Amino acid sequence: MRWIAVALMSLLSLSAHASQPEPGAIGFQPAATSIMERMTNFHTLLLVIITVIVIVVMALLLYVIVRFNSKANKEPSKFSHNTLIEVIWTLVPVGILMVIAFFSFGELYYQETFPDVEESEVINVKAEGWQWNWRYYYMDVVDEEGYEMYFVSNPIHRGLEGEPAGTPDAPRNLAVDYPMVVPVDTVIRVYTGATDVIHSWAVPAFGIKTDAVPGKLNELWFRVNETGVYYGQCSELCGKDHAFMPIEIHVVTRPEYDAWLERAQNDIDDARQYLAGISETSNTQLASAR
Ligand SMILES: [Cu+2]
Repeated sequence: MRWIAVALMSLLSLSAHASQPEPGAIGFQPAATSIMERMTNFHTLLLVIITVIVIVVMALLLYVIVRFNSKANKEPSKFSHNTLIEVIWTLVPVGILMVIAFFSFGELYYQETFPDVEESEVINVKAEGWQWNWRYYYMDVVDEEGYEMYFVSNPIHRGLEGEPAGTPDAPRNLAVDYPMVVPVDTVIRVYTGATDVIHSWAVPAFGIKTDAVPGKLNELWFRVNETGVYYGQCSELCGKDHAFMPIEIHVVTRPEYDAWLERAQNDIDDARQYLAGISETSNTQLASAR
């Protein structure tokens, strides 16, 4: 079972290397973190289990329809109890549910357990939801007055007439002016919070979705395997512009991250120019046209 799941998984991941929704796509976005890889494998396992159940139930139904219809079976039997069959149809579903629960709890514990790494190697970012944008606080970067470095991340599109259409470089309703930037292969701890109503910070390729609740800090972690640009969206209905508070994350190499951070502390526009220079996808032109 496990082997089939892994084989299916690798077949699926060959098809596309997108980190955003694609028209006509089936299934999840390709996994960019170990959390999402495991989640995708679990999903594939569930797919195998429900496929087997559907086939067995359909086969039983067909057998009954053909074998025991009123023409084929003129004298129906009158029995109403069969202990053996009742034990089977109770224990088999219980067994299936226990298998699902076993793997499901494994995934939950994996996501909820912070990796065993040196605290000095962890990058802490707070994602704060506002009606209607995200603000990113780089909590390890504090100025002389004690303020954390932060910037506001606004969408480029607002779904209105006359707005620039989406492009491959700046997909519609996903691209932002100042994206979040993190280094590859590094544990990132994200605290989510909100100032007004409940939002939710979600990035499908990372396998992450955590509510951002006013007056409460939630915590999540991820470690991205590959550099690239990844997109997510607010995933808790938060008001009229809920659809227009996307999440854009640039995952870059460590030296690139350090160079970006150096610039971002002084001038976020300078940092964005630098980012546009190193990223395959650049939204600088669209962003400055706003
Ligand atoms: Cu929201």
